[in-house]
Amino acid sequence: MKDISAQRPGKEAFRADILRHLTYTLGKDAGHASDYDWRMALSFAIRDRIVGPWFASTRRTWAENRKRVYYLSMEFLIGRILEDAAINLGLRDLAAEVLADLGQDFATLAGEEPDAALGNGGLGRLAACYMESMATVGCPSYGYGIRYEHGLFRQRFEGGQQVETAEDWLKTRNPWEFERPESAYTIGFKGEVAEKDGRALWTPDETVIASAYDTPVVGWQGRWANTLRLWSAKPTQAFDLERFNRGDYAAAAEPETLARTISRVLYPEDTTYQGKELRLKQEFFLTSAAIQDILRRYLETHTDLTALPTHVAIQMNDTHPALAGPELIRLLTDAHGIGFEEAFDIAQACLGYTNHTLLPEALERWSTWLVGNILPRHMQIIERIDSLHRRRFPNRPHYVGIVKHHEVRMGELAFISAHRVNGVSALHTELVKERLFPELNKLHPGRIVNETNGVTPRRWLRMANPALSGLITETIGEGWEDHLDRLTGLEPHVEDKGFRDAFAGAKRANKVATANWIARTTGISVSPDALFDVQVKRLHEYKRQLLNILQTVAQWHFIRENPNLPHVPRVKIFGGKAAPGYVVAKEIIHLINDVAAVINNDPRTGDLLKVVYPANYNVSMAEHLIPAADLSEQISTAGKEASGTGNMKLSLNGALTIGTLDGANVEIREKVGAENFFLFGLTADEVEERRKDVEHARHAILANQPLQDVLQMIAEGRFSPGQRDRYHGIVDRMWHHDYFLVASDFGAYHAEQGEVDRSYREADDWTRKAALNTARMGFFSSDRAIRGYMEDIWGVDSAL
Ligand code: BZD
Repeated sequence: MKDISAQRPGKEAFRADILRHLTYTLGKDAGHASDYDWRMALSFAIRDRIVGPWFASTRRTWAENRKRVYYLSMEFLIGRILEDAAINLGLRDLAAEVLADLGQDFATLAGEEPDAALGNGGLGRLAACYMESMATVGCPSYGYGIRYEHGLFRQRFEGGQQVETAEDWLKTRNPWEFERPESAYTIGFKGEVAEKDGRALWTPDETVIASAYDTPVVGWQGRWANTLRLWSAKPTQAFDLERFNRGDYAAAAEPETLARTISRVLYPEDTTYQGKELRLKQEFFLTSAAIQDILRRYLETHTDLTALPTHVAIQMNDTHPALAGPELIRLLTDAHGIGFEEAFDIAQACLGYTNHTLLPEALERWSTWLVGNILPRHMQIIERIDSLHRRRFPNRPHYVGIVKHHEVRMGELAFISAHRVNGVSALHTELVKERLFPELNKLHPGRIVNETNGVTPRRWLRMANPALSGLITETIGEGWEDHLDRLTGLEPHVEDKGFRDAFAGAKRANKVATANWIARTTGISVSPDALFDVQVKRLHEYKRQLLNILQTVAQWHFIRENPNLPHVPRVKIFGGKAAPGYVVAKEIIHLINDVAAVINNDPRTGDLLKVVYPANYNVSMAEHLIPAADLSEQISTAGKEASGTGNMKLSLNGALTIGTLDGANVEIREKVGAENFFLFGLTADEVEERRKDVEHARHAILANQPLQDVLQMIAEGRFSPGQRDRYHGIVDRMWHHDYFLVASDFGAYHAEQGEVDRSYREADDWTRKAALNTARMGFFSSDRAIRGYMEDIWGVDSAL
């Protein structure tokens, strides 16, 4: 391993780099440069330092003829890049110093970078963590995605209700990307399939160009760098000058507009599936561009396509890129003359599929009519894959297959096209085997494997939490950032009161900063002495923000009824967006904001209870909130959250979890110790059992007086003065259609929150538990996860 301090520029050289970019790249003189100009100059100076490791990595991969991993994802939820890249290059403090000399503030400039929000939630953020870890562990790889012009919408609250506006991250220059006009592919849609010389000949009647933009991704200490290649859609037809000259301006621009639509916006639906034509086109656009690029690169140095799996691993991030199988088979057969079965076997040996959900409403299915219309050749190939599979496994039950009831099931397509299928936590993987693909699992034993998710400690601890990171380095030395298991070295220190005080001090400093930030952004004043209780994630019924806010109301009521008891002050912090079309989730947001308005203005409860919901939760907001959290809410209905990754970030930063036995919570609890985790609620099996009682909700409500009181208050319009019936829908669903078992888990949750209060009173003991959480979370580094994929799925060695 090379020491990057040798390559690190001196202060003078770095200062000269920034000033040179200010002058020659931005065309500004230091006396007149704006924050924007300084940020750009700084970003270019940092980017310059990535190029060296990036070229070196690429050259090594070519020279050593290494196997490459291609990570195909419709989403990469990156956030800001500047500080992350600076930290990985060891330039963060130097940059801050140089800027200070120039009269500029690093944090201010870095804070002005827009988030690259090319994703919805966990799935997209996981792809970003994995890109950073693949660079850190030296796994030669490319990420392939779409360069959406508009990322995830911005959220505002109006009268407590979510309002969405378009996000515009490319309005200003993106200093991290390199345009690659020479890397462009034609992507076809629709048209006819004929036969010529014994091969299928597809003649699309719509085409667009996929044009590449490359962003280098540098790993820890700049030891390795990979490429994130995002595709932008451009028209194939030249501008129609004749129409323009006739004065028909709109029509002249039409082909351009149509083509560009494909990479215009990120679909904001995260958990429900919608059979939209544009979405299918986006999925094929990404997939076809990626597969064409992969084959082009392979054929530059190889001739034998049957050896493709020795050199290429392709990972499908959920089913969104599941056309990778059919597209690869199409090119191998129609363009390269390989027989169908052999092409299928080659494709399968290259492909892996990661499943991220069991929710039936999230599983992609496309009507055979739509697929046949948009992708006629792929529809034929899908049917041939289906019949090949039937032929090879004649004993399978008749209902197992890809095409069923005139729909293409993308889960089955991805499963059958891949040599490995993985779940994202131990529990989830078992449920994928037992509930999602029981028959396919029997036919293909050993194909389903587990790769428990992880998060990158560089962004989520080192960068987001400098106070705690500093203490960790002081205590166990450097090197934990890429050997996160070393955090166990903190354990002996947890018994040292001095260490605990320092740990509590770091948390307290983060809470003070967050309290100030909350005051600035929401106008609500909160005390840093209160327990900071955080639930940040997408709004969804299964994640049960509703359970949290109902319990909050119960607690508020309890404090009012018992003013003389000693109560533990709490700040309930919510963050998250609802899909624009998800009416119930939006009602829950409205309710949280309405409850907040009442509670925050109640002089009888005052600082004992506050509810804050800052709008527009995103990666950057997560970086603010997570280090300040005392309590992490991971309260999904058991069996519904595939893994969760926010749960990992919070616990790593010394928050204690209150949670159900769902997703990776199970493994987190095992690692941190049951005594350092607040467990409640039904298990996945008990959930299934409880649903058999059609009156489970009514029984649970009638058995719990606090819950009855809460529902009564909401029904009476206590939180919606002037519109009593605003939440009748929510209350009615609680009684009659409580699919996610909020009522059944309420009692246990409410009681466990009492335990949380009792523990928090024992401040020093709480700190001991928090520190043990940090010390024992090393397993959840995305470096460990990536090494698992390399070994179990990709068959790739580290180049380092
Ligand atoms: O993936 C999430 C799961 O819900 C989490 O439990 C898990 O931790 C993460 C990472 O494995 N799934 C998503 O985030 N899914 C989506 O965002 C999504 C997006 C488009 C379409 C369907 C789902």
